[in-house]
Amino acid sequence: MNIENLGRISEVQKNSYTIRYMEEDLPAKLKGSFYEKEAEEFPVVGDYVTFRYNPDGEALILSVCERKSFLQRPDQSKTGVMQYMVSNVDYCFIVTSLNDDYSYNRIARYAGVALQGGAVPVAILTKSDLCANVGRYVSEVESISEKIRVHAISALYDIGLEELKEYLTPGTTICMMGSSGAGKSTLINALAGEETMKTRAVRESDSKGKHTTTHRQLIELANGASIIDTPGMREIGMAMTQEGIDETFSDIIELESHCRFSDCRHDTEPGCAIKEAIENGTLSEERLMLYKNLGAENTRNYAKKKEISKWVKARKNYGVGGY
Ligand SMILES: Nc1nc2c(ncn2[C@@H]2O[C@H](COP(=O)(O)OP(=O)(O)OP(=O)(O)O)[C@@H](O)[C@H]2O)c(=O)[nH]1
Ligand SMILES: [Mg+2]
Repeated sequence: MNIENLGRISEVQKNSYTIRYMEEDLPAKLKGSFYEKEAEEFPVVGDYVTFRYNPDGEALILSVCERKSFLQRPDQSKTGVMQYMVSNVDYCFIVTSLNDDYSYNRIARYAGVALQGGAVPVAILTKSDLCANVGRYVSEVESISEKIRVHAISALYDIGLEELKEYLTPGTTICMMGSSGAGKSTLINALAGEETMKTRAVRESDSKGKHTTTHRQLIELANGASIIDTPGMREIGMAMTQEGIDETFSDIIELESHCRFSDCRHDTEPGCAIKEAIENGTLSEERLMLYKNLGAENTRNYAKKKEISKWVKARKNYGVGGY
């Protein structure tokens, strides 16, 4: 059979892929020509792909369709090399539990990554049943960016889940991101109404999870929405994310445009709109620092990435191995 079909990547493990096609999961492998391509052209979970069906074994992935969104981050060894995570995501659920896991800074980072990749950031504050001052956290997260939506929920006690139904429309894709133990898989099970994903208790001493989910996986719900579960991430670095950072802090960008000097450093210059906003309380110093720090980290990692890709290219040109 030489007919090309259209399916969606639901799982990636080393060199083996799974394609979701007509409510079935088909094992698949890549057409050889992929191995001459750049890393970002390899399929990721969420990609729509054309493939050739094989009734006796693995289907053959022929091409990746154009992505409408693409979430990426620098790899954790801090070499500035990008890791391509998921694609075609409408909403990025930034899952944070309302205990030791909560971090204002981390939510802002995820928001930058989501916006950069073309997805809407939605902060999901889980385990609200364990928290006495949920409202304070909700307003703090709302203050990170006007682009972020915020919901406080408890998957165990069915609190706030009703609010999430608005995201679960047919054809919509949601990606869960956050630390291990934050409750990503538990939330998926609650939304799916069945135990689709394995979950496991966190360590009591520090509320940290045990990396129960080990790979990215796309799950189709009965109503036609899709959810991607991901393994917990320890941290999320910034690289090639400047536009996403600027979008997260779009009010600061807007204020900067009102400074008297276009190259204002918001230091001692007269007519500085940023300083004025801090003085009159419309902008917090903490938030301005976060914006500057994320931008600086992004620039550092970007410079490193450029250096490394130059080196990889040089090696390729001299015919020294691939990567
Ligand atoms: N009290 C309370 N516990 C919850 C809630 N949601 C999840 N948990 C618990 O938190 C623990 C971790 O949940 P998981 O869903 O496995 O966490 P995860 O984010 O998928 O973790 P990884 O797969 O390791 O990334 C489990 O023991 C859950 O029962 C909640 O709303 N309230
Ligand atoms: Mg999990």
